[in-house]
Amino acid sequence: MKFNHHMSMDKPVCFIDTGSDGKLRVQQSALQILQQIQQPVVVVAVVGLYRTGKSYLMNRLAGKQSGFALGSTIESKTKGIWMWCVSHPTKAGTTLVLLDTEGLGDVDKGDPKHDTNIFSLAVLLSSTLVYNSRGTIDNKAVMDLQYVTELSECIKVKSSDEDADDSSEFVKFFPSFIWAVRDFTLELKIDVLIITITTSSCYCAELFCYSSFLFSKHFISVIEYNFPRDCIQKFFPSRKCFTFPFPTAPENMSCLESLNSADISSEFLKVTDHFCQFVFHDSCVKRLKDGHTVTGRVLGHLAKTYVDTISSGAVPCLENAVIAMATIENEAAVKEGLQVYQSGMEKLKDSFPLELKDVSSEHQHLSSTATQAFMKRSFRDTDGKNLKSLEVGNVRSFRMMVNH
Ligand SMILES: Nc1nc2c(ncn2[C@@H]2O[C@H](COP(=O)(O)OP(=O)(O)O)[C@@H](O)[C@H]2O)c(=O)[nH]1
Ligand SMILES: [Mg+2]
Repeated sequence: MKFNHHMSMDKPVCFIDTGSDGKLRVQQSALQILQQIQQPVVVVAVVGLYRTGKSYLMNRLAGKQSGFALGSTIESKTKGIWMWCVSHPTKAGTTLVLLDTEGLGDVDKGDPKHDTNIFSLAVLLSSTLVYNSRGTIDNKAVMDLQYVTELSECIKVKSSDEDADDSSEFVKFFPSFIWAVRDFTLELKIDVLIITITTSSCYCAELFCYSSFLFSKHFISVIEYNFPRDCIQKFFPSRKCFTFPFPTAPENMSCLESLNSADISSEFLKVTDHFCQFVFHDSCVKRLKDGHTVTGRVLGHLAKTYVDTISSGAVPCLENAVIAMATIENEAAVKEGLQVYQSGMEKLKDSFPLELKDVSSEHQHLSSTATQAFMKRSFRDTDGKNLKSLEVGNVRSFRMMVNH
């Protein structure tokens, strides 16, 4: 697939799946696509049970009728995580990366930790996490969010204090959270969640999770009952809820992809449009823990780092990821700087013979251009080690040339 940084992929590709050894792996072809994206990325990931309309909703975000495969059988079509990079519809110079995950709770998955891993990766890689469920937000829907409660064991913020629970810091680095409720019919139950309506529309609300509910009959389960709510509240910096009505008549539901908008409920289209506008407007560019902007290229490295960590049985760590990204980017920045210097010097050769002072002055000039190229890409080169190595490289190239 041909792709460059200002072009959109015409269809999604598999990003992360399970290899024959049963371990998660990142697809090389997806990495190659990301490698070419120098723009900052806004990453929107969707999670939730299978067959709840996740892929359909992601296609709407891509502005397309079809793309991510919709599941027509009980087994989810999407294995692992699929990726679709499109140019951001409203933020110029930004790429929108849509991540569609396989349905949680699917049968026959083998590894019991599989769903948790997919959920963690969606949290780690996205700047906006969409949790999709069908029906009402009842206790079951909240309990299906068990994956949220497991996050404190699945993600570390700091590399030190291996055993310490640092989930109190999640909120600073986690994606914003949107709960998409599909086929919504009943009123939200007040004993489950308190929803504060902050907009004039009735289908978009601020999610405020109620955590002091007392489960009178089964007192023992109070903590268990409140736990997922507490976690949503505690981990995610912003929480929104969208309630979608039925999209169309039941007999049309399975061919939603091929329906004309005239056959889709106008209310559904309105909510969908509102949802998309909200995501486009409110989703931030993905950042690393230290605030460094994630480009497509860095997102690829980030995915590889997290997937390798999970596959090795270790817990992914936000701080370690910053260090890993800085190492990769700084090495690449040195190479880029050297390239600038060397190609400039090559050009200078055409005008040889030159006086040494002219060559020296060109060396000065190219060195500073090379440094600028380096600085553009490098980050966290705190001790200046990488910049030094660029300078040493430039001088070496210079000497080689003068001696010839
Ligand atoms: N009832 C209902 N069906 C939907 C909705 N959105 C999509 N579908 C249909 O549900 C099936 C599964 O959709 P899909 O997006 O593949 O679900 P996923 O497994 O969560 O990704 C498809 O036949 C869709 O046409 C919705 O809002 N309500
Ligand atoms: Mg799907």
